[in-house]
Amino acid sequence: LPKNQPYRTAFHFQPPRNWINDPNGPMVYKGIYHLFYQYNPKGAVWGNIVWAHATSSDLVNWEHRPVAISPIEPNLDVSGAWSGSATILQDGKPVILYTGVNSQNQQVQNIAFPKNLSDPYLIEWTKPLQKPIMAPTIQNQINSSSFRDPSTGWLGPDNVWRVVVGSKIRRRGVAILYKSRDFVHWSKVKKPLHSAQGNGMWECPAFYPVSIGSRDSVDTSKSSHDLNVKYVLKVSLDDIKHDYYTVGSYSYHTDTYTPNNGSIENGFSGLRYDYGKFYASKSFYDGEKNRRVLWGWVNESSSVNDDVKKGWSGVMALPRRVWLDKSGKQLHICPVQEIKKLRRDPVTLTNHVLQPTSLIQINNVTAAQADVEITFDGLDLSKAEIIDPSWISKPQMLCQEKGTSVRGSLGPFGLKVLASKGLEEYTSVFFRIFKNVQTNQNMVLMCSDQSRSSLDNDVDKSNYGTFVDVDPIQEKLLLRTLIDHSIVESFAAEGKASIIARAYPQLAIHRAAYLYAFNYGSQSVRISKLSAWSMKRAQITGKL
Ligand code: DQQ
Repeated sequence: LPKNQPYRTAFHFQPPRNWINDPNGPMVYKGIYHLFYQYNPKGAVWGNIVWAHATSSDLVNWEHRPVAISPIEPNLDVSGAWSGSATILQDGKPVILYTGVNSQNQQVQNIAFPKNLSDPYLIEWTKPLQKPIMAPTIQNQINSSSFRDPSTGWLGPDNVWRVVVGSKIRRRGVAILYKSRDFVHWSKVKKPLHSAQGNGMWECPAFYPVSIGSRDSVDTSKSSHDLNVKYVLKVSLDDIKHDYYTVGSYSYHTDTYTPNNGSIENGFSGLRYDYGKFYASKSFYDGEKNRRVLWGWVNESSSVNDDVKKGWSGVMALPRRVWLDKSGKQLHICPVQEIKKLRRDPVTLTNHVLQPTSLIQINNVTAAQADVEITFDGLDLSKAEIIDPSWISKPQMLCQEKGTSVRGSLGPFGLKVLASKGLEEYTSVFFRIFKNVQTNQNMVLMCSDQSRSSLDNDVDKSNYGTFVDVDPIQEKLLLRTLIDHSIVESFAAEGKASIIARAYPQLAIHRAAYLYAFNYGSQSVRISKLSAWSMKRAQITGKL
């Protein structure tokens, strides 16, 4: 790698060099966490895809392991070992289902087993079956170039395993359902688990239960029929590269999934795991801590040329815990608590009123490698700007139009991170509060503004944004932003919304990066508490 590497991360997972994309087959086995991922051993662009592997005992510090699945079998995967998932079978044995591209360039689903179950690191994987377990045929009419990414299996009360595989039929996105009693012999169910017109290809579909009224998670490898759950269907939309989900109900008898409300048919205009750069995610049930943990891939916003020059591309977002909000309508998605182990030297500020048009510097923090939590209150909500109804469905455009420098009434207020001394560069994460006169309710907009993130004009500096379902009359506004050199990962209202963004500052690097809190609204806002921590580097060791 070239010497000068200001954009490599300190506590977000990445391999020493080269291209990565989707997280694959995450699981915990004998107390060890496993992360596999799509990896090009030969360069910083997509291609030659293998399953790389890393293990951890805490989801923070990682050890690289040898490549777990290599594309070598003509009938199975010679042209690529693409995405897939791990399932822990009832006897505790893990298996992997993954997509292989065979010698005829068809996408097929294959199965891999650990060679040595007494090895908690599961270093070696074998493919004893000489043929795929699911394949496109003339009879099943599956399109061989749109058939990929098998999900983790879930076991029904009837002791039958189910998985979904992503596909499309013309413009209709489809989650094809397969069933099996032994996890080796699979039959396709005629009716897909779900589909939606106009979505295009569904990549990396996922389907799992979430508990009602509890953060605890549900073991999908146990054949109980828990009634106190709802079900999440997630799909990664290939056309627009975002992970969308719906919450709904599911019947094991008919294998039908019914989204709560909102019509999935009109495309997934609704909920996203993250409103920034977060794609092809995968989650797993963590029996060690009785939670669901989610991994997602964060692509670069720089040019391919720059990726090749720096010798790498792609990072994993922090592992995040997922649970159902008490409303039952959406998820909370927050970094797993273990990340806090890296915090040191807290700096705090309490009860500080940010006057209109103010900027305060937060000192004594390593601002290029930090974790910041801030709670706002003291808002005079009678001063909220009336929202133009045409903006209600376009939060990202609203963040694009009303960036940091556009003054409002209640907001923008928030953080400027990865800022240069003279503010030539900064990325800002902020709120704006509106009033919707139709519903007589406040609307909280969260933005991540990259427009000034770098003096380099050869990077994508789009802004991201979403409305956050909080009522500022009832609740304080919470913002947490984790900064890691080229990553700005933000969470509002305990993970009711998140935005992960990339930034490539040329001045605001290492010790020349600064951190500020600001309020550019015409009304004051109070920081009831701000805590900022310098973050230690995670230990990422071993060789691929
Ligand atoms: N990436 C994999 C595919 C998947 C896509 C190939 C999603 O299996 O559909 O690297 O990013």
